[in-house]
Amino acid sequence: MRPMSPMSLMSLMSLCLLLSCGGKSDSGASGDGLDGADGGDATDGSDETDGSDEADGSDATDGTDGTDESDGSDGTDGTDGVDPDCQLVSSGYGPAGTVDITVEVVVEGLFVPWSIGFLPDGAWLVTERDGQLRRVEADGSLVADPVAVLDVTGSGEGGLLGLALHPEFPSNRLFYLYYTREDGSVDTNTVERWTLAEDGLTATLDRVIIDEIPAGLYHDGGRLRFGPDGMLYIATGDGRDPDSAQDMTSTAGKILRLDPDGGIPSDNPDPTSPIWVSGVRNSQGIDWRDDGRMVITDHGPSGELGRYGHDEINVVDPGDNLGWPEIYRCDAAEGLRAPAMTWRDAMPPGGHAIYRGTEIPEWQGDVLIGVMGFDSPSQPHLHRITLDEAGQVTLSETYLRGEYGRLREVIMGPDGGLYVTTSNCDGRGTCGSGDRILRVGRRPTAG
Ligand SMILES: [Ca+2]
Repeated sequence: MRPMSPMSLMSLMSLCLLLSCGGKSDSGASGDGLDGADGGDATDGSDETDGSDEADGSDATDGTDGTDESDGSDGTDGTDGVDPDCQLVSSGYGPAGTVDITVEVVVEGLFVPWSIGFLPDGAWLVTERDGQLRRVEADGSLVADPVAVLDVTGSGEGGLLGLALHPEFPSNRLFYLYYTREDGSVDTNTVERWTLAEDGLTATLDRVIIDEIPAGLYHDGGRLRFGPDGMLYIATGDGRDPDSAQDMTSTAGKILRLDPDGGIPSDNPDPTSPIWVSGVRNSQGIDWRDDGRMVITDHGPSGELGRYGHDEINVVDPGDNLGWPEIYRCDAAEGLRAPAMTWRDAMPPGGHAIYRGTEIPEWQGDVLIGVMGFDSPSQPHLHRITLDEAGQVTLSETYLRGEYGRLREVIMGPDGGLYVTTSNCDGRGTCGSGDRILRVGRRPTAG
C-alpha cells in the first residue's frame, strides 16, 4: 500500500534515539569478526518456511548461536574445505565508518524506488516497484503523473525493478526496464526496451529484449546495468528453484549479458547463451572496477536447504560459477568461485556502486552497498568495502545505521554524488510518508 499518512521526521528521530540505532559501532576495529578459516555455522534446524525471504534474519536472531561444523567446509560433504581468500564475518556487519559524510534527502514521497536513470537534461527516471515509472525534475520535484505504468504482479519481491539508459540515450531516447508480470498462470520476468518521448513525460514500448526469465514470489533479481563494454547486464534470481542457478539452459540465478538490441554477443563465454555468470541465488547489484572485473552482491539463503545468512560480495570473471546451491559461505569446491566476503548474519544487500565521486576521496574505487536489513532498526545501513588489486577485502565498515531505514539502489550520479534509495514501503520497513532518495557526499568543512 502506498503511504497515506505522513510521519514526522522528529518522531522518526525520537524512535531512533530510543532504539540507539544511529552510528553505533560494532565491537572491535576494522576486520572485526573476520574469520576466513571458520567454516562453522548455525544450521539450527529451524525449518522455517521461506515466507519472508529477502530480509530473513532468523539465523542471527533466534538465539541459536551454534557452530555446527558437521554440515560443511570440512571436506566431508563434497566441498574442498574453505577458500583461503574468502573472508567470513562471523558476527555483525563491521565497525562504524570512519569517514565523515553528508546526507541530503533529495526526493521524497516515492513508493519502493528500485532503480534510477539520470537523464541528460538533469531530470531522472525512477522505477517504483508497484509498476509506476516516475519522473523527477532537476530541482527534485516529483512529477505527479507517471511516465508509464506497467502491468506488474503485485506480490513478494517482484514488480517493476531495474532500469538502465541506453549508452546512446541522448540521441536515441532508449531505456530498459526489468519487471515481473503474469504470463498466463505463471509469473515471469521480462526486460523491455522503451522510448522516452521528447518532452520526457511519457514513454512507449520499443521491443522485448528478453522474456521468460523464471520468476518467483521471492528471488527475482532485477538489476540492469550497462557495462564499460557497452553491453547490457541483467541480474536474475533463482525464483526459489535453487537448482536452476546451476542449469545452463535456464536464465534463472545468473548474470546475463546481451547486446543493446537483445542479441547474444559473440564473445560471451558460450556464444549461443546469454549467460555471463552462473550459480547466483538472488543478485540485485552489479558494477565494475576500473580493471573491468565485475563486482556482484548476492543474497544468502533464508532457510532453504537448512541454510541461513551469508550474503555475499563477489569479484568475478566471465564464465564464473558462484556456486549456489552447491556451495555457500566460504566453502571451496573445484570450478566454483567463493565470495570475497560473506556475512554470517543476514544483511541482505540491495544494489551497489563503485564510488567514483570526488567529494569523498577516501571512498574512491570502493564498493558502496545498500543494506536492507529487516528485524533490527540498526541493521539497515550503507556498507563500504575496499578491495585490493587481487579482489580481496581489505576494509569493511558501516554508515547510516538505522538512520534512513532500508536502503536499496545505490548509484553514482552525473554530479559525482552517490545516490541511494530507501525501501521502507516494501512491507518490511516503516513506510511513514513514503520512500526517499538520498544524496551522499562530503560534509563541508567549517569555515
Ligand atoms: Ca556464492
